[in-house]
Amino acid sequence: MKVYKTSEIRNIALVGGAKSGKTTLAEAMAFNGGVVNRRGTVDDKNTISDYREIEIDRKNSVSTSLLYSEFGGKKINILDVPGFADFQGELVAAYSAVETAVVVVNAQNGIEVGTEIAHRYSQKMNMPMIFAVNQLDAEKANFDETVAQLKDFFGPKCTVIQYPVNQGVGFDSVIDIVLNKQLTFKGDKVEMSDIPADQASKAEEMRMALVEEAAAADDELMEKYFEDGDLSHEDLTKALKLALDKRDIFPILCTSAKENMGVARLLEFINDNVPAPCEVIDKPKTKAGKTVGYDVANPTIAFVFKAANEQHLGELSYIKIMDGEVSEAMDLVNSVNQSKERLSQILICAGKNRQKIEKAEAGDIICTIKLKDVKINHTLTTAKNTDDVVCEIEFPTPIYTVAVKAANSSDDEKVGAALKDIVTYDRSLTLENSRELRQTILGCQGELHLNTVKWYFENQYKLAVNFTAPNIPYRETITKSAEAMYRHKKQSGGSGQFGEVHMLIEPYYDGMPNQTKYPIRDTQEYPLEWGGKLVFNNCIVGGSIDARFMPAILKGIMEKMEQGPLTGSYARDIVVNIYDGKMHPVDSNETAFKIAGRTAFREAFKQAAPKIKEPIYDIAVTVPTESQGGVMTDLQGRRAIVMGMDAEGKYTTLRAKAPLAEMNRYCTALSSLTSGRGTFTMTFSGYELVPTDVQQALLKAYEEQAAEEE
Ligand SMILES: Nc1nc2c(ncn2[C@@H]2O[C@H](COP(=O)(O)OP(=O)(O)O)[C@@H](O)[C@H]2O)c(=O)[nH]1
Ligand SMILES: [Mg+2]
Repeated sequence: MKVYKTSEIRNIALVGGAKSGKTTLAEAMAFNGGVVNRRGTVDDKNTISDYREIEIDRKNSVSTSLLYSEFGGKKINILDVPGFADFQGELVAAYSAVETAVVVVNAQNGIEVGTEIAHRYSQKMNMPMIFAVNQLDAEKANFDETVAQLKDFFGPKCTVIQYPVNQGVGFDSVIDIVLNKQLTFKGDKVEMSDIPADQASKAEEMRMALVEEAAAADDELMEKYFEDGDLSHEDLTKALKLALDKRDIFPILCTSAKENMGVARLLEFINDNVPAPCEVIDKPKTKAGKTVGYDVANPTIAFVFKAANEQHLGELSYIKIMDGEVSEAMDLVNSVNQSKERLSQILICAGKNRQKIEKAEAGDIICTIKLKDVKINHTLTTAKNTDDVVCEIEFPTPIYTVAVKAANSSDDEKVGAALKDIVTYDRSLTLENSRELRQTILGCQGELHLNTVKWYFENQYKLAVNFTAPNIPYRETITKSAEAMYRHKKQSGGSGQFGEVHMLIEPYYDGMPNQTKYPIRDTQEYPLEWGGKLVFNNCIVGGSIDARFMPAILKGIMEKMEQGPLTGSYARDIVVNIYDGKMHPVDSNETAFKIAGRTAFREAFKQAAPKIKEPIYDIAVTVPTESQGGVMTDLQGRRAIVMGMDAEGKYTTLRAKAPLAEMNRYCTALSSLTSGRGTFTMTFSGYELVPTDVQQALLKAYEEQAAEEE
């Protein structure tokens, strides 16, 4: 393969709704570029893009595939991105490596969840967009309705470049406004003819509207347009290219990926209008704020946007060359961890087919194997510029968490290693070993996402694993003051143990004056690791307990704070005043006072109207306005308090405070309430007392569990 120059490279991501035809389109694009000589289909499970075992099993994409097409002297790198909302981490990563999104829309369904997600991230990441209205050969294809929806949802920037003449069964022709021709598809060939008389006035009207819209992208072109009342084909292309890059226009084209209709023209349109990496307005930046150059003459900056572990090959790293060039056997430094790396091989990928090349220039996307210590979001550079670290991909935070445990404890280690492996290659998953909950918590993007993890355990790792709802990190506190004393006395043969502690405990709140009915001799304030405070006051008079035993008493109290008396959860926000006690000249020691402190504290705690506090989250739920009522009712059923709402376009965002305990699997509920269109975020807000009935239920559950464990 020839070495493509930066100006000859185009990078696109195929995004949009699940089952809209992205993988089929990727296959057709590769076919039109001569990269494969026959088109596989998703239904026959033989595409080059959906080649992973899980994808063949499920007949849909799970992970982004890298493909390319060589067309019109250019190399078009194609990232085929899975369309389900749960895989939006793949989309974000793909967007970090391309200059334009091609959003595939199923003409039978119009806008779908995946279309909206693609649009949302395009907006967020300033990504130019082209719409490919696909499946125009299908019986229920409705181009006009689809376009109306696109304009309705995404605004007037959505601009028709092609429209079908005869959509549905028998579809074979489109009118192309830019070429000013009718295209008729015959087999894999295209015939171009003049626009027929019955379409002429409609086409001309649309062309003039397009010219005017595109010309607005550039002052000079606008002037030309004003003078001549039209733009030449060259000028129109120039204007379109600018408008696309500036996100002033989102062109709409027509395809039937399955029948390979409109695909060659789409590739041509991409060649003509999509910016080369070096032409793009909004280039990636390094953490130091430097814009990458996409210049082959610069030192190398190569960004790892994806990694995978594949059978027979080991670890694959997918790399976007942001500056300079890479060549086989080149030495680079990982500028994140300074590991020295050698590019033993440079591979280009047509999905599952990989081919070795010797060199690739800035702007290209390649793949390599067997790097030593390189992960997603790392940057490889020539040793001279190890300060250059490309800004990291911001993966979506999890919206669904589960506790993971090996079904057989003998598999604990294997399950732990597998989990670590899985989250290394999918950064929209998170993993936490929670000391507090005594559980391993996996965070994911939804039920489907979790199902892929389950699939890996079952089919790849062959390990039996249980997934359960995570425990809730409750807190315990007190609501009134109480006093208690405890005498720990033990006489066992020789030396005994003796310690007696009297304490007064009081609820703590921020800004409270530190005074109590006993004179305070010494006070210590301990901010607790798990939030809240413990104030420890030494109010001993007359030396009834030596100061040297105070740390032991505190230690005993801390033990109970860590495993609260009610449910074993962390306790918080308590003032402890040690005001009296007794010592024995021989038998008093630290252990005795620790036990006395701990037990007195437990007794006092129980009398101090103890309460359980639960974590409350700020929830922002964005839903289509028509489903707002149902979503609100559901939230109220979850003990949520709605704080307000804002409408934007067709969507309403509800803001609420809700207890974490009620939000388990919320993503699934929301999805069914909104046909998959609702999204939400959750951020920790604080702790609040649980209602009495909830407290009763929790106490009962804890007692039962404790009885079981005994
Ligand atoms: N009729 C028709 N079916 C299509 C077309 N493109 C894809 N399909 C079918 O739609 C289904 C989903 O296709 P796929 O490429 O996997 O969609 P993806 O999820 O967007 O990658 C498959 O059954 C395809 O055969 C098309 O242009 N016309
Ligand atoms: Mg797919």
